[in-house]
Amino acid sequence: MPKTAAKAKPGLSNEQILAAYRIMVLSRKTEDKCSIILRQSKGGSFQISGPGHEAALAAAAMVFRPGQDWSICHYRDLTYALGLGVTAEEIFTGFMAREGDPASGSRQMPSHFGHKALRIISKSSCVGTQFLQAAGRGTGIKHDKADEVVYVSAGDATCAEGEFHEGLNWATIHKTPVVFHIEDNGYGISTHWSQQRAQPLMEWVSGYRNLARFNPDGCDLFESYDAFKAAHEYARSGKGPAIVISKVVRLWGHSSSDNRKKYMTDAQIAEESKRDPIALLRAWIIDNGLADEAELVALEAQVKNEIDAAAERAEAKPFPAPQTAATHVLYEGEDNALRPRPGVEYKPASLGEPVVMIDAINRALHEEFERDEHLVCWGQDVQDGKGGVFGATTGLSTKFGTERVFNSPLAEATVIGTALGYSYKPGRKAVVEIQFGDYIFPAFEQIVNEVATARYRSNNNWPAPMVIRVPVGGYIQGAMYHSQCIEATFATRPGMMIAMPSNAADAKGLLKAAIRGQDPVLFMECKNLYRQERAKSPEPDKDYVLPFGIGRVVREGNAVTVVTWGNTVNICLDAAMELSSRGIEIELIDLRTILPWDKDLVFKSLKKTNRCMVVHEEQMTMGFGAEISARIMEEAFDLLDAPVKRVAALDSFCPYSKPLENAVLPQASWVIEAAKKLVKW
Ligand SMILES: Cc1ncc(C[n+]2csc(CCOP(=O)(O)OP(=O)(O)O)c2C)c(N)n1
Repeated sequence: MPKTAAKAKPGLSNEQILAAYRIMVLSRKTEDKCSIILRQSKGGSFQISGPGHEAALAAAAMVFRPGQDWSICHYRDLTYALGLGVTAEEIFTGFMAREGDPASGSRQMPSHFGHKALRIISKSSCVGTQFLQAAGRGTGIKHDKADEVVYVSAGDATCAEGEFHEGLNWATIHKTPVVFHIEDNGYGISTHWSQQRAQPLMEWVSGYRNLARFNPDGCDLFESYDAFKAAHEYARSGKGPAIVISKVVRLWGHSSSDNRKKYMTDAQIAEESKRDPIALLRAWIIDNGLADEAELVALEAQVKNEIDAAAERAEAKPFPAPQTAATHVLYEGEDNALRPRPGVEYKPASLGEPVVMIDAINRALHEEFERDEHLVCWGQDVQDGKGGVFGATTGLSTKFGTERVFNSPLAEATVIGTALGYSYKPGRKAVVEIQFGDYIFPAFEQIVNEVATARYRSNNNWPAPMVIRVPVGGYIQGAMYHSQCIEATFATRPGMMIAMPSNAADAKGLLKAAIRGQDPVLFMECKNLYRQERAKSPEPDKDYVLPFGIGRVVREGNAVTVVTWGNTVNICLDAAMELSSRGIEIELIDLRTILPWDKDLVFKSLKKTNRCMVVHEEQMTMGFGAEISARIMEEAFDLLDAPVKRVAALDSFCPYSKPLENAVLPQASWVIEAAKKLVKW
């Protein structure tokens, strides 16, 4: 065994060193046991493991404080998780996909660590998203003025994801207490690091001001411990984040589906084996007289017995009941401002002067920020003097301070990822702005794979209700990139609620429900309606909260039920007046929210009209009208005297020139023609 004593400067007691060795052995033997269980087909189908990373992770676990500091872990962080206090039985429970897995309730693959009591935040499978969430959690810690630090880890290839740099950017701008841990084993599955970036990681991150950088030999417990201790202290001091780039080896394949021999030579594999951190520490312990061979053999045997017993206990647990497969997609409690209570009629207690929609939104934000000191807002240009490109956030930063309301970098994934990290703490909520719906797509992954899945993937342990306000829609000569409607694109994914109000009063009440509610919300604001006279309404009082899923009958009729929302409400109203003059009375329903949508109200109306038309601004193909139409066919076919008709934008992009725009977006004349045909059916 190589002697490492000369190199190491422990700074740790003998007990601590032996405890670290024990955790590393526990981790390795847990992996060994998992490999056996996998071959025995006892419930799991996949293994991704961390042999070679143990020393760096055991060192980190000695520094971070369980239940006080926060962690978002790489899938190779078993040693770290065990070191913080996750038990081997809990690991096996998840590995065999049994009931009681604290990470995800066996909803995610193994090694997606999560533990509420230990503050290990649920991690999705998407590599790179965690950096922004950690940076945002760091912002939360600063707001709370708490003595807490965030640990966030990933492999080195993951640093090629833009979110790595976005996370560092945010953390260094705001000097948030985050320790980034990069476990540099030189490979991303089979791709060598030289195909990921042109220079070593330490050089690559050298341009960030306020960032403390450490580059220990991650196979050496002592070097790693010194690095994490210094990084943790630096982050706690308020000077900024730190990064620890641990040089480690990946002693096994990327996962149970990978064979290193496909892309590494036998010589390379043998060379890496020489750096096995457990063998190195074991030799050091013996060389330095902390324990002899016989004592270590006894310790290892004891760990193995513990593991076998833990695995047996886990195996005895039942699999999760199939009836629970779709629970915790959304909040299931009664106390949710987003959900209507049976029998309650939602009306403002009093009404003020008429306001335009943008002012109603602005007032809702002011009132809610007054009411809850833990609300925060960021986005591009949201801070005063600008107060948002449309003015929705005007006055907020002046009134509530730039600690709570401030400009974000021009990076949409940053806006959402950091907001999610902030909102992971119960009682903390970010109400952020994406400047235009057309530019929400850099944040698509953070929204659909992270925000929307948080509750489900953690089995209800890490919900993160937050609000994303986003101006959408056309009719303003906004052309292709300032006109898009995006509600159906997002409605294909569960885990969020979606609003799209058509007037000021609804916007105010719905936004308040979104802010006070328990689920993440995409709040879509038609910018065409922001200052439109027709979208004005008397302003509801500050306690008016309008839950989602309650449609509004805008106009009663008996000939055709017309279902719509957002910009097309007024277009349908124009059509309704024209049709009325020809003796056709349509019943116009404004859904207000599309997730959930008020099916009961639509079906009730259909009982009267027996004909239905859905009108929306988004394109026809796979627009939300397709969903409504399909539901009606499936559940209310016997109410229909004619097929459900859809009126929607052409399957095109929205062009700039007015005659072209008019030819693409739904017009009142289209609704009139469709209604005339429907009544003749
Ligand atoms: C966004 C995303 N892209 C691709 C994948 C598939 N994938 C999972 S792990 C991985 C390699 C990651 O390599 P690295 O960051 O170096 O970590 P290591 O596995 O070496 O510890 C890839 C490509 C993923 N999970 N997420």
